[in-house]
Amino acid sequence: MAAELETSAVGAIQEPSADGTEAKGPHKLERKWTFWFDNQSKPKQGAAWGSSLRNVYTFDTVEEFWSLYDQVFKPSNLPANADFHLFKTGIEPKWEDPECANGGKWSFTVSRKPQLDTMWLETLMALIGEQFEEGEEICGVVASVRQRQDKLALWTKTASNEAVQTSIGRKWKEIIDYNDKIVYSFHDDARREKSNRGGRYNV
Ligand code: MGP
Repeated sequence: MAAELETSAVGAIQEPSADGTEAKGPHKLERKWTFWFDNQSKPKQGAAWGSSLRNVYTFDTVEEFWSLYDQVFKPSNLPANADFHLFKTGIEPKWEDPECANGGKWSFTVSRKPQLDTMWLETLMALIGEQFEEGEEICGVVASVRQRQDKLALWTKTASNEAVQTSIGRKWKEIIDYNDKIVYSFHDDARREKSNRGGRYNV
């Protein structure tokens, strides 16, 4: 799929050919996606969580995706304590969003920056290319740059459905070619600071 998206984007940006045939127009995605940015690198004192979270750009073509990715949305461009998000348009990357409220996230830490860029891009392409069978269950993905270790998290809707979450987790690992354990935590546990914040499922 990654290759298909790349090929189709390259096809789309080609100039009209010498025989006068038009280059194909923009390649529409199945749905709209929104990039978000949260810069907590210079937190204002007393600012509530989310006060620096910004909805940056909504797109629905392969061409827009590539120009946004190339010019802006690479995690290696982020300062420490900042996040990029790609979420389905209409879903906010917050526990409070009704689509996320009963959800959770698969996540893991990443120790090397180039690895974070690569796995982020592979995930973005899988999402916009609708590569997950349970795509309706997915809210979006978050790349977090931190002082010590960076993080990648895939947010989904129905935390209680272990079978669906496990299937998504396995597929995600395949897509990003990741062999270590990843952990699924419920937003509800994080919100209530329950002892099992650490995770309920793993694959
Ligand atoms: P986190 O980023 O999910 O946890 O939340 P992590 O990865 O352990 O920590 P980090 O500091 O490396 O980012 C960290 C804290 O941010 C939580 O304990 C909450 O106080 C707040 N927070 C995070 N999220 C995603 C939300 C949210 O969606 N809503 C609200 N209200 N607070 C949040």
